[in-house]
Amino acid sequence: MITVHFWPTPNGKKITVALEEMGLEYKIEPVNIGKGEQFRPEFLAISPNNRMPAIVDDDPPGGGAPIAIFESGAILLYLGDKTGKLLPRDIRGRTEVTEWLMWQMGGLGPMAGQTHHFRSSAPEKIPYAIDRYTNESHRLYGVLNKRLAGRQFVCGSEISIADVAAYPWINPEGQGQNLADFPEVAAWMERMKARPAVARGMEVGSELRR
Ligand SMILES: N[C@@H](CCC(=O)N[C@@H](CS)C(=O)NCC(=O)O)C(=O)O
Repeated sequence: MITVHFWPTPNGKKITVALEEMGLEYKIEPVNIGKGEQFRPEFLAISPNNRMPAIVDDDPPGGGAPIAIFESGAILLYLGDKTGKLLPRDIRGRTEVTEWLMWQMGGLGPMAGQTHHFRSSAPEKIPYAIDRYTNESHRLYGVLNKRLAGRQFVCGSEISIADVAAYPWINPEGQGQNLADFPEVAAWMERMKARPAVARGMEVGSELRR
C-alpha cells in the first residue's frame, strides 16, 4: 500500500492524479499545512524540507523495507518506474518526459506559485512583484502553448507524468492569465479534464478544505 502525505494543493494533486492514472491503491494521510502539521517530527522524518507531498510505499519494486519519498517530481518518477506507466522505458522518451517534468518543477510550479502569492495572498500589494511573476507565468504558458502545438499531450500522443505535473498548476484566474491567448493549452486542459482518472485525482481531499 502507498500512503500519500497530502493536502489538496496543486503539488499534492499531481500525486493523486498519477496514482489514479496508474491504477495504484493508496491511502491519504492528511498534512494540514495551514495548521503547521508539516513541521511535526514524524512528517519531517519522511520529508525533511517540511513540504508535502510525500509518500511511503510498503511494497517497493524488488521488495525490502518501505521506501519514503519527498518532492513531487521524484515521487512521479518513482511511480512511473514502479508501474511502467506514464514514463517511457526507452532512453529518448524517458529523457523527453524528464525534461518537461523538470521544466514544471523548476519553472511553472515555483513561478505560478509566486504569482498566486503576490496577486492574492501577500499582505501588501507590491506592483513590481506582481508584474514580475505574472509576466513570467505568461511566458511559461507561452512555452507550454508552443510545445503542445501538434501534440495531444506534452510529450506526444500519450499522457505522461509531465502532463500530470503541469495540469494542476494551470490556473489562469489565480495567475492573471487569459486562456484565450493560449489555445493549445486550453485544448489540452479540456483533454486532461475529460479523463476520469484525472478528474478523480483532482477531487481527492476536497472535503479536507471544508
Ligand atoms: N518542490 C516541492 C514543493 C512542495 C510544496 O511547496 N508544498 C507546499 C504546498 S503546495 C507545502 O507543503 N507548504 C508547506 C510550507 O510552506 O511550510 C514539491 O514539488 O514537492
